[in-house]
Amino acid sequence: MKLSYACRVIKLGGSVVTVKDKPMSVRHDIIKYLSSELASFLNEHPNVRLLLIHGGGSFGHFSIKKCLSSVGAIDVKCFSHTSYMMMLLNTYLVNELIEAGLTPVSIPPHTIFWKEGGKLKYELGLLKEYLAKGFTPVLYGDVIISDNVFEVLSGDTIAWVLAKELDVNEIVFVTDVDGLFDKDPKVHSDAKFIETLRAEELKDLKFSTSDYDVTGSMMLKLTEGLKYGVKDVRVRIVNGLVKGNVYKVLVGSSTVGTVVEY
Ligand code: IP8
Repeated sequence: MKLSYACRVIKLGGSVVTVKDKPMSVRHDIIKYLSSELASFLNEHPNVRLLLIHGGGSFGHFSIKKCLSSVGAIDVKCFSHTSYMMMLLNTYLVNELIEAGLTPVSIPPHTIFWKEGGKLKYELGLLKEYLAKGFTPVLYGDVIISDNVFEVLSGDTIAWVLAKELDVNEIVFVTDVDGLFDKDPKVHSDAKFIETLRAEELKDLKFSTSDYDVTGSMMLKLTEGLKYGVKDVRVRIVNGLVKGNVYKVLVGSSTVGTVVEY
């Protein structure tokens, strides 16, 4: 469904909104400046809507790791605790967004996404309604019902699904790295920065997976777009730990981050 106004999907990575290896640690300072950058952009572009999604960081991922190591699976207790942890993290972000002057509304993904017969299902009617009324919906990586079990739904997957279903042609992945490199920059000091790339060229790059993150790596994040068959989508990957970067990307500056064309 094509929206009658321009809309951008922004995924704030868990490593940007939290310190990933320190349980329940919110990066308040970063959330604060990101919120004011989003607010500045929206004030200057009142006809554009933003759809925000954040990752699990040291709230969701930590909770899931704990269940997997003690129970070996996501059971009802783990689901309940993880969804609570994600809502908690969500409140910190929503609070800052309100303080910055935005009109966010939280949409817990476990209430609109589920899996049936292994297939991801969703009900996006209300989300579209909130967008149309001028809200900034805020979603996040969450736990969902998957037939007879429970599983994690990554915020990255939500970003792709929303971009495809709402015909959005720009997704901004706000991460803790400057963009794409030909090798994992956290492992190789000689990794070369890539300014632009076509999605078909992704397979030529090599990334390691982080063992802390239960939903995968940068590569998974980007190749998922191919799986969902998105077309004419521009993905921007930007370092949110640098003040000003997200605003620059939103106003179309090509001086920061990597662009991947799908
Ligand atoms: O950080 C994962 O979301 P992501 C959410 O976007 C949970 O992959 C509950 C671990």
